[in-house]
Amino acid sequence: MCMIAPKKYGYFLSIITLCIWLTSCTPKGKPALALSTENTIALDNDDIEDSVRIKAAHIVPSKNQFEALKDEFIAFVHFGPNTFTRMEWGNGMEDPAIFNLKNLNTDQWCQAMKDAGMKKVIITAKHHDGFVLWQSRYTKHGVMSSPYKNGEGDVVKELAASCKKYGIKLGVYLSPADLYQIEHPEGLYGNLSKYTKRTIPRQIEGRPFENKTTFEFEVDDYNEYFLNQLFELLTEYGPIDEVWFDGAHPKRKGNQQYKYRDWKKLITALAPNAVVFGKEGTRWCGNEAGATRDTEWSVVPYDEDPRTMNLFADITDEDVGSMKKLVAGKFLHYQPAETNTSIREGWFYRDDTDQKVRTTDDVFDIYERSVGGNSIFLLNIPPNREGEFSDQDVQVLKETGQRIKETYGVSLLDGADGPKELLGQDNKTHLILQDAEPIVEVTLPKATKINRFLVQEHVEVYGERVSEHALDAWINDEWKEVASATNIGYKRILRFPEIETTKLRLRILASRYTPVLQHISAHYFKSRPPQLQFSRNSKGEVSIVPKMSDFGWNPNGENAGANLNKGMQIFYTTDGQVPNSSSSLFTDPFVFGEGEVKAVAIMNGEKGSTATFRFGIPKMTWTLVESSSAQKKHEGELLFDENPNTYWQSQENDGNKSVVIDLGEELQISAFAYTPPTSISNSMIEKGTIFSSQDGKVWTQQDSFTFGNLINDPTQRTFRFNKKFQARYIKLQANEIAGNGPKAAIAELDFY
Ligand code: FUL
Repeated sequence: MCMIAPKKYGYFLSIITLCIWLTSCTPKGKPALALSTENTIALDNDDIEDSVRIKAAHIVPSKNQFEALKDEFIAFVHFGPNTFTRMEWGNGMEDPAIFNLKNLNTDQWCQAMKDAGMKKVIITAKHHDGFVLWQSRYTKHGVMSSPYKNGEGDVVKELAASCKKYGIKLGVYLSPADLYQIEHPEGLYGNLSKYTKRTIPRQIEGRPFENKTTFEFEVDDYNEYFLNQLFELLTEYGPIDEVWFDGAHPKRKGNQQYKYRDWKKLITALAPNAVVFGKEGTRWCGNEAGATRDTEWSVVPYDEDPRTMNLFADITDEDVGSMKKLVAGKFLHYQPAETNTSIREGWFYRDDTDQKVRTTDDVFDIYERSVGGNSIFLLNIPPNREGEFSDQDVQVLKETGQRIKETYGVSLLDGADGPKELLGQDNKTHLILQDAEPIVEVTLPKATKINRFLVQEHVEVYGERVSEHALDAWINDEWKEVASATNIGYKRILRFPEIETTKLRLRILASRYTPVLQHISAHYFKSRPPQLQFSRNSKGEVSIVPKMSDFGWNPNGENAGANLNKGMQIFYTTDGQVPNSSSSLFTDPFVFGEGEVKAVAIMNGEKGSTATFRFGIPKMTWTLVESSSAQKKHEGELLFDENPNTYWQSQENDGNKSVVIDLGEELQISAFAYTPPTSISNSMIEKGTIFSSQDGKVWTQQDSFTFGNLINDPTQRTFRFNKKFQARYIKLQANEIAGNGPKAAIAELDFY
């Protein structure tokens, strides 16, 4: 029988011997642990791919990392002068009076977080502008110099009290970049001060600390300032569960270095439960858009030892921890990703009119992809100038929380026959799968509708091992694969079209070492047929897809409607009939000329609303004869490329502002549609004239048009001509621009 290598000899065992020894074990006899588990393991020169694989399978989260993973869905709060200046990045020169807060309702924030099912909140105690939201002893640039409570207010304190009341953990974002300290003549950032021995905290007369711990560090002025502020935040606001170090730097000065290892000593001593983001604790997922990787390993390679590293570079590659990556590293380290994004367009609140808020579909989709993709979901909700979360944000949080509860609050495997170790809710048991082809099978008490399956590895003790898995369901007396994915780690949510079944089977297809699962559950998400949208490409092919959210900030490229409604079918007609399940099934883009397409999504027998779109004359043969002028990258051809996101735009000093198009053949025209660009608002054509020509030389004025309210409502506008006409060439002359804008622009032109 194979034996587990005793802990202290584990790493001294020749790695080759270890591999031979392990491969000689029968699968049944393979132990669940071959090495002692660690948070970080060094790779040796004689490591081969197999030994790296075994080492990777023995890397486990630290206690704080595991707690952070279990929090799953957490809140970010960006609040400060930017909330009032409507800026994303302040400049550090703001007058603190700008932070003109009259009311603050941190209870309302916490209630909304609680409703969403969030477990922790991280507040920007200090963003890059250097303004502090708490009563720091070490600066006057903050809430103490603002009108809020006559300079006596403390936003962090109020939030800490609400967190306590609502049972939400608290974290602090303390920006290393500090524009106030950079810009102010007496600022400490990069002031080239000497590194000398300093005692933290620096005592300030009349402001004693209750916590009498002191530290000695050899640091410069800015590091001392930073450590003093960390000391305040970590000792005077209750337990702190996360410290967030942002890597962004609007500016730097004086080659300022950060003595992170000293910061870490202070954090470990004063906030032993705090996971540190942006350093060895948790890492950035690599984007701010809510995009997730299909394979998000938590074990990642480092060239240096992350336990002693001072500088951590962002990991932005698609592949973070494949075997190929791991063998190229020198240290393997457990470091889960935080998927951070904002519920609003931007990190700070601007307004309730133009700044869009993500839909519940969007947020719930990110939740399933991130938490169900082995990462932590950190969603920012920026409070408004009234010191509250705006209504729309609150509503989305509430609906998201309801969906999470309804979908994941109960397991449809309750009462099922299968491995008890995996079916319990308490997550205290686990199952070691020692078979060569590991399978977990469950029989449900009755036929059940299912469209989600959740599986967790026992990462706390055994690390992450599975690299490929699939789920089968018993349908029509045979096993049918309904979903598959790569790694599992802390949690994987599989989404698939609704099935009704009495038996499920999870197959582990590949793993780095003996797989050890902790939990499985099955769920049903009540999806609704989504709204649809149409598009036609430059080849004249029509596509019909669930409507994309029009949230314009940092698009993540995902179609939440399609993701959440797996198994939905789209039926369409082109003859004006209302579509139903006997109409044409949309599978691939189809070539379609001028006319109307109607479509409907049908989900599990439920029909959505019918969507209709009228396509104009196909544009494949159109050419641009001339444009009176064009901006670079906004040439005339873009007004008929079938892509409403690109546009023609004239130059500012163009007195003519017109375009001439050759339709390729003589056609009868009865109407036209103007689609304005939505990304700019200073070039929308409010008034214009249409001319036609058979030969491009002799022109006839056909009609003049006026479109109102374009700036507020930049949607496609249609104009019917008084009488139909024959034309091969069309000229559009812009006469007036909405809001007296300086240029003319056209995203798309259509003729009917
Ligand atoms: C970025 C910052 O520059 C943004 O302002 C924001 O705080 C975001 C979470 O991180 O790096």
